[in-house]
Amino acid sequence: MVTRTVVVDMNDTMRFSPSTITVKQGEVVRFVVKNSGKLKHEMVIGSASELKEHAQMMMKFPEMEHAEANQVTLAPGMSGNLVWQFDSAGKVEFACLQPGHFEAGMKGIVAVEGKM
Ligand SMILES: [Cu+2]
Repeated sequence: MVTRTVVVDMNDTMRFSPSTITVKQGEVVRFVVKNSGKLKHEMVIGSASELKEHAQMMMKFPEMEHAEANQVTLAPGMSGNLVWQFDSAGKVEFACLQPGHFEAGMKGIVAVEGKM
């Protein structure tokens, strides 16, 4: 069950807006993601090391298509949804792994606040 909806915009300045999102531990978040740029962008959720590894793979295989639950890849002008449950407190990263975008700073953080 979705407990929070967060609208995220992606654009060709290689930034997510917002790039810092705060949620509470245990929440199921629906990210409503919009690509307002003229390039393909995506939002991939994962740990920093997973994202870095994936970004390097994308440099080698730029046309790699994704069909995994932790990401949404969007053509220019398109919108999509990504639903993710934040089970542990701490920081979860997200990034766009289109070739060069991560390196240009297209990334953000979800801060997951622990239960009191
Ligand atoms: Cu991008």
